[in-house]
Amino acid sequence: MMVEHTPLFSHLTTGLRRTREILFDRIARLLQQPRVDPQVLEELEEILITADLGMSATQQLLKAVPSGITEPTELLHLLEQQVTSILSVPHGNIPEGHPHVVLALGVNGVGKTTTIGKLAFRAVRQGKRVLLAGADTFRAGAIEQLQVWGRRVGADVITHQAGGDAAAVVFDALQAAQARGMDLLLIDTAGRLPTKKNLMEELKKIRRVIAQHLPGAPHETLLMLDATTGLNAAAQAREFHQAIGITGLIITKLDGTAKGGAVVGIVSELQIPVACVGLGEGIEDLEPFSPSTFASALLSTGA
Ligand SMILES: Nc1nc2c(ncn2[C@@H]2O[C@H](COP(=O)(O)OP(=O)(O)OP(=O)(O)O)[C@@H](O)[C@H]2O)c(=O)[nH]1
Ligand SMILES: [Mg+2]
Repeated sequence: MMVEHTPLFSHLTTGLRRTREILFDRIARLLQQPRVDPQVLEELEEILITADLGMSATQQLLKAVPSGITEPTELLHLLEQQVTSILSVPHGNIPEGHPHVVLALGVNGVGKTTTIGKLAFRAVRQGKRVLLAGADTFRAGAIEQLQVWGRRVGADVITHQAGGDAAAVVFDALQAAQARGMDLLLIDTAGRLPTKKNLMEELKKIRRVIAQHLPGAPHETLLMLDATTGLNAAAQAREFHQAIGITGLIITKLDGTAKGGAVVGIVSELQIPVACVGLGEGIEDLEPFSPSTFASALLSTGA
């Protein structure tokens, strides 16, 4: 098995520690089998399902195993390749924009505001001029939380008072971003369930305001999903995608869960690419997503 030693690989393997704990022993045991037989394949199926990959991704992976395969290490290598291929959903063309506008959404508590802080930190470190829009005027404390992040990373925050109109905040933030020549505008929105019709209407209104003000924007609409919810996250995502149109996923809290395998199931079901993964609460705990690195961090036995 190919083992990479890039910083991303170490960060991912550390972040995926709990997922690997449930996979590692079982996969290592699989590798000790003298040859691949139906029983080994049955055990593999069980391992994948226990690791939250879900039925459809698991079946897809098993179907890709050629009947002539005999070596367990070969089986694992093939599996890693297939997981990489499932995760490699094309990103499509992310349009250019100045400011580049990113709209972040998701259900309550998945990590939207934290991830925006981390994204802002990365961009500021790359020398970009970043503005934050505090369009969560709904939850008490949300505005202050984003302002704390703004101070930490050195980015201004445009917002209104609590209870104000979220779309009006976004309008002001767009104007400010243009007037100040910002490179990136990150928009934080209130957490919402996709089943709440009025809250989804608010999101659509935000999108309309952005598109009217800046044709082509938002350039990215990122849905944040909490990995600890496993495959249920895929159901949420489907509804958000239907209502709003999602261009990329950010899967958070991979560090705290044994359900890291759900990333494979989610991507396989939704066919939406993962932009980044969240690996902790710290400012640097966000990594751009690489399908091959993720697959090897998930499946590597360290051999
Ligand atoms: N372990 C871990 N915790 C995270 C990660 N991302 C966010 N969190 C934590 O999750 C909690 C919720 O994060 P927020 O950023 O406030 O989530 P939100 O989606 O903005 O929440 P609402 O605005 O209330 O919907 C906080 O305690 C974060 O520190 C992550 O990748 N790993
Ligand atoms: Mg928030």
